[in-house]
Amino acid sequence: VELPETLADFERLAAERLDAGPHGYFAGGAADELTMRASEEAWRRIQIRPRVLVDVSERDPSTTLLGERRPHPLIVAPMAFHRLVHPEAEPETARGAAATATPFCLSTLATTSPADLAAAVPDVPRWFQLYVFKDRGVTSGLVEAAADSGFEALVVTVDLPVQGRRERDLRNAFRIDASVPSVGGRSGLSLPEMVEQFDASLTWDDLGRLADESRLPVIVKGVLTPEDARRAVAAGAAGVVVSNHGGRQLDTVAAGAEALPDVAEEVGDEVDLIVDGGIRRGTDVLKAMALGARAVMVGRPAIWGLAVGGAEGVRRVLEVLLAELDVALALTGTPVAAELDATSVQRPYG
Ligand code: FNR
Ligand code: LAC
Repeated sequence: VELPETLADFERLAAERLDAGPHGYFAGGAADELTMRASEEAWRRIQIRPRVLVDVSERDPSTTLLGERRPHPLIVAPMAFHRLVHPEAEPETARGAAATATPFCLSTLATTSPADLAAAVPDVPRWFQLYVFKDRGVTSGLVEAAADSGFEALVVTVDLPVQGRRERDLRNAFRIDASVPSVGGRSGLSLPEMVEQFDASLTWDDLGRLADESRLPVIVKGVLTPEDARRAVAAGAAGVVVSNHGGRQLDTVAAGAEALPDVAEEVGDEVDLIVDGGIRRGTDVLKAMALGARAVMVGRPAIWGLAVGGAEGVRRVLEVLLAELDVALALTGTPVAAELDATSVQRPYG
């Protein structure tokens, strides 16, 4: 297959390939989708302040995450139900990630168990995303399975005590069979019924206990304010993902690009900051790092890659972003990504 050259082209092709139901689930957001669209636009609006006559003959996109050097700042975001897009599901996506040394974050709602993912793609750096269940036995079983299967971090998602209003799914009457192998013994559940099993009474105290008991470093995903980032640090988090869940939860909250600077000012020196939402260009990645992120999560584009070209499609999506980042680092006059700071960007004039 001829693979596209931009993430936008992947998005268009995927829209042609997928049926309306699954496409609406993956492409859609909450309510009027204002936050979803704003999340992309916010990166685009930020201007780069390029510096010239800097030696950019060698570029270094590497970063440090959880105390380890990583070759670049991309991570595949946790997303549910890859099997709706490709018969090989999460292992196929993970193979594309592995080809570019990109950490792959497996969702609690993955259609592959942590053990099966590890067995299928042993060389992929992997993190496990946790939704906390009312049934604490289910939760601890997931955490154990992830640690036993070589997952390196626990990404605890805290912005989904209930599900946002996904109006495309309502209009399409799209019903997902949400019975997933990670959460055994619960077959035939729809997604809303599965989300009912999540513990909507979870608080910072619970998070603190989880971090205390966890064998793996805990990263809190779904924080948009410096107050909450401070609480995450106090609870023992090793990282925070500044995220609005791809605009799928509460419409009209801030874009990641807008929330990141204040969070970075509050806790940027204390924990690893990651940002996601609307990352579609290498310049977006550069801007995220300039505003204080050590890494970015890439969501929907990975799914479009999977839909269009399986593992090779995912790989191409990530390679395009890295190629764009390389050019951006050179032309910004900041060849070492880890040295980017806020002087590389500005709010637009006028
Ligand atoms: C998600 N996201 C998500 N997050 C999470 O913590 N657990 C999950 O199971 C899911 N599932 C999920 C499904 C689908 C279809 C999408 C699009 C997103 C949110 C995801 O991790 C990430 O925060 C956003 O997707 C990032 O925004 P972009 O890159 O998609 O714009
Ligand atoms: C979603 C959930 C499952 O965004 O995270 O669809």
